Amino acid sequence: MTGMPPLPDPEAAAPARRPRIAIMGEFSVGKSTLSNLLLGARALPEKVTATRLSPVWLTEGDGPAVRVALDGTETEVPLADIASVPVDGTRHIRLPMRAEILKHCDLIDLPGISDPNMDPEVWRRALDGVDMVLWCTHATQAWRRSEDAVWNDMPEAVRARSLLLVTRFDKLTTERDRARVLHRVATETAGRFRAVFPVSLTRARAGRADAKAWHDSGAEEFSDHLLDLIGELSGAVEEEAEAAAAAEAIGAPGPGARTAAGTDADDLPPPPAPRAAPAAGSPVTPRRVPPPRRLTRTDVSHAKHRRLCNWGGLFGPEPQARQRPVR
Ligand SMILES: Nc1nc2c(ncn2[C@@H]2O[C@H](COP(=O)(O)OP(=O)(O)OP(=O)(O)O)[C@@H](O)[C@H]2O)c(=O)[nH]1
Ligand SMILES: [Mg+2]
Repeated sequence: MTGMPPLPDPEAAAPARRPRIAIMGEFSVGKSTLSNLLLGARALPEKVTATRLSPVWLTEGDGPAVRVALDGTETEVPLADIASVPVDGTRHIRLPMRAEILKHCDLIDLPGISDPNMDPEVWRRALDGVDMVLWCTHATQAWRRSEDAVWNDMPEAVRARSLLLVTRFDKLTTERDRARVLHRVATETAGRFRAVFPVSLTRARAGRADAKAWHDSGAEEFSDHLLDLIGELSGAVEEEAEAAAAAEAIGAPGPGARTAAGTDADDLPPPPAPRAAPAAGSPVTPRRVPPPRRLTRTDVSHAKHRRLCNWGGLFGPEPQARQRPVR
């Protein structure tokens, strides 16, 4: 008698990967400023003019930055030189860092989508296996046709988990303009993002130590929502890894390998229904949407989720400063 195949070792079924969050949008909308804000460090160059930076895959760890070529060849790159790595022939630059957020997800900072000097394949191929997107749209030219066209091509499951940030919101100086832009963006993107948040990234950064400034920048609402999402995705990704390990142990076909953005997105629990479009003519005041419905998770991922949601001081002020602002 050959006996039963061994049961999967729960330790061995630890997550094979972290959720992957891509940061996308037109050039100079604040993608790298957002990445740096989330990391709590100026890891990536922020520039007024478009950068020619390859996709940067930020992951937890130590060690040098590495250029990963299209054929998989890896070459170390001095950190100061990442902006001069040739875009052609580069799949991405892997940049290991120690940052709280990278313990829970990988971040992929992408070049602008319609930079005439850059082949769209450069950012398209970096979308392989991405779980969700933080899309940045510039408040003064929000949601252009080029953005709409690219977003339409994203897998629906990825779209439904993704957040739209109306960045550089401080550039809109009147209440009327702010309401008008938000209303238009919410209407034109209705059902295609999980939620929309106006945010001033530069004010958020300046306000990291000040609860009121942090709140007023829009970063508080956005980052609270992001933490919930990361917790939700972590549980889903862990379950996916456990299912794959269990299937492998008994020789059954597991969930398909991830070959393109969201190709196995149907394996992840469906996201909740997106926010309804506002009634025509009514100003939109983006507010936090109710937390996603609870997902089926293992006890371990439940615990992880709770830990994530209790994360004080990840992006914003230290916990003691994180109280409702006094108006
Ligand atoms: N006023 C204001 N400026 C911002 C904001 N966010 C970013 N910026 C500025 O916008 C410029 C471009 O920011 P980046 O973060 O480099 O933009 P990016 O989208 O990464 O640009 P590319 O990678 O070149 O496509 C920088 O000068 C930032 O300081 C914001 O919320 N408000
Ligand atoms: Mg950038």
